[in-house]
Amino acid sequence: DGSELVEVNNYVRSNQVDANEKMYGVAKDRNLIVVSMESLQSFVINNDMNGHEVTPFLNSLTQDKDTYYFSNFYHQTGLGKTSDSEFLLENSLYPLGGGAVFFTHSGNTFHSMAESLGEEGYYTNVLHPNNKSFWNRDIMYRALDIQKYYDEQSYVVNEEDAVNWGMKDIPFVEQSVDLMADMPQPFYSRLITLTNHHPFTLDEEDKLIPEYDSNSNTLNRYFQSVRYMDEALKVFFEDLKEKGLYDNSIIVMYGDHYGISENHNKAMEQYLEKEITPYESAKLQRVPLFVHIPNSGEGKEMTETSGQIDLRPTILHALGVETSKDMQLGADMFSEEHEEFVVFRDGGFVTDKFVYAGNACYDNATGLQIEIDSCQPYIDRATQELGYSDQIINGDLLRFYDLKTGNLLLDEAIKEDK
Ligand code: GP9
Ligand code: MN
Repeated sequence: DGSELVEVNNYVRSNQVDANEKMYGVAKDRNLIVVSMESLQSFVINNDMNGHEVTPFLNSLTQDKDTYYFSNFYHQTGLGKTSDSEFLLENSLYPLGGGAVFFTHSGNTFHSMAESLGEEGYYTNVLHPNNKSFWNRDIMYRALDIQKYYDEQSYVVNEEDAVNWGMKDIPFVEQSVDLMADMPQPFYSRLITLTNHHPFTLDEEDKLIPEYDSNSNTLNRYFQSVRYMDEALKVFFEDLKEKGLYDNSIIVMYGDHYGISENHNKAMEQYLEKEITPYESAKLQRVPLFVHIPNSGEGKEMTETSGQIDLRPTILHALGVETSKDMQLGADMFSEEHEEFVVFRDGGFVTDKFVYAGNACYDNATGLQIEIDSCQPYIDRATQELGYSDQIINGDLLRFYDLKTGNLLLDEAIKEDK
């Protein structure tokens, strides 16, 4: 009867944080380019594998004057994997605990980032060379107000351009930049890479470093496959510059979810040279996030604990788009008031002080297990927050929310109930 919405709304309003004054509008009127980096985890960044640099291009960005590199940024996906990360990004809500929300709730009303940017005059689109119905994207993208989906049919995929799941990342980014060069500006383009996907197989000529030497062939190939994706991202930046799209854009790149599951812990222990406790497993859910703003000059490493749910308000504020009326559960990562509290879909979480994983509480700095009392207040809040998100999705509550005014349409909710 709408009472749920009142409670959720109160929670969202009370957790709203102000934008960082210096960052608000820093990329106003620029194109927004978001890259979802398939299966990329943070442990490979600024790390090597038997003496080989795994991500030379991304490593250079961590030192770049125009890049904010977030080193304590976490994925928050569930069974919907890539599609869950897209959901988090577009809606600043949690995915569902059961199945993929892209399949189960594509008929809902949402107020996505694409919708907001569309209203600001942006041409909104996704580029991904796969079958359009994979993850139900063709249907869900309509609910998310994404104006155009450049699926595999928008690409020319020669035999030598495909491996593993489909089109290779290098020809993908090359053809994508060609497509982007013809788009009306400003545009919001979201690219989803594909090559670095389990089982991480490559053609010989794309193997730029050797395999690793553990008992897990998956992990062994992972480094090689990540190295290829890193090369593709380098090509992407070069092509954007060549086509004159670089200077007037903001480029946000994030890892979508883990690539190496807990089934490979033995091999991971060999590589990381430490035991993988539930605490370590939680910390391995970090994925890299780069916010690259050409010619801004103030880039640095950001150690703020944050997650994919925070992407939308962070990006919109950088573009100078207000989010104070948005029904969102994330917050601007650049804000002084951003809270260091990342909730995982399974109820685990990380704060700057604590990690809660496998029903145990750990000191975030030392990894030592501590009494559960320290975590308890956050355990309760994590449950509450996931619950509110689930209520919004399961009750399709955004039908009853007027984004323009921030008003709850309670009369309609009551009518609906009868
Ligand atoms: C498929 C790609 C991979 O189009 O996004 O999806 P995943 O299996 O990683 O969820
Ligand atoms: Mn994925």
